[in-house]
Parts: sequence; C-alpha cells; structure tokens
Amino acid sequence: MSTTINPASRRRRIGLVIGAVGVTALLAAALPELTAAGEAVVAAAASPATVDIDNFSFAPATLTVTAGTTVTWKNEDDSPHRIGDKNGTFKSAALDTDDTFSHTFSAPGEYPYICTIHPYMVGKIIVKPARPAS
Ligand SMILES: [Cu+2]
Repeated sequence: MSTTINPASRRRRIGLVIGAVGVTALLAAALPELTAAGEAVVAAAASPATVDIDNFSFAPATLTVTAGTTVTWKNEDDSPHRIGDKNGTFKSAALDTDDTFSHTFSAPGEYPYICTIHPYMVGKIIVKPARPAS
C-alpha cells in the first residue's frame, strides 16, 4: 500500500530540513567566535544593540548595554528623525526612512536622548561597566 503526500506537506518537510541545516550552519559559524572572543563579546552578540524608530517612538525606549557597545538606531518611519542626547554627547543628522545612526558608548552612565525634531520622542541608553566591580 502506498502513502500519498500532498505537495504542500512535502514542501513543509523540505522547509524543516533546510531550517535544521541552517541552524546547524549558524551554530557552527558562531562557535569559533565564542571560544576566541570571550564572555563580553558573547553577551553583546546575544543582544544586538539596536533601537528601532517606529511610529514616532524608540523601541526599546530604554536600552541597557555594556561599555564599549555600539548602538545603532534605524528609522523605520516615513518621517525623518534626528537623535540628540540631552548632554550633547551624540547627535545624528536627520535620518530618512531606513537610515541608521551609530554611536559607541565607552563611558558607563545614563544617556537620555530625544528626537530633536519631535522632542516628545524620548529614549534612554544605560551603559553598565564592561566588568562589574565584584
Ligand atoms: Cu522624530
């Protein structure tokens, strides 16, 4: 007796197989970096420091990173936005749709910022020491 597999279910199976191979490839690619780079880099890789600007707000509004992390903002809106921190540490140009702005935070502290075009848009970067005092 033969079993019929409809095309949709066959495609799903192939997708699963490719998915598993893809994950394995990703893991294999990540391994050398994990062993060579150390814990701080691993932690940074696990949580990409990205802030999306969408619907006139920053997501996440508050982002906590370790010192040395580069944070990238990306404007997903149709309107331009311009990032400026309240203490004048960093300031972007006007970002059009899909434009990005990056800043590397080397000093621990709190960095509240706004969109200087729409000052009601607020966000904050919290920078922790790379190695917490024990
Ligand atoms: Cu704005």
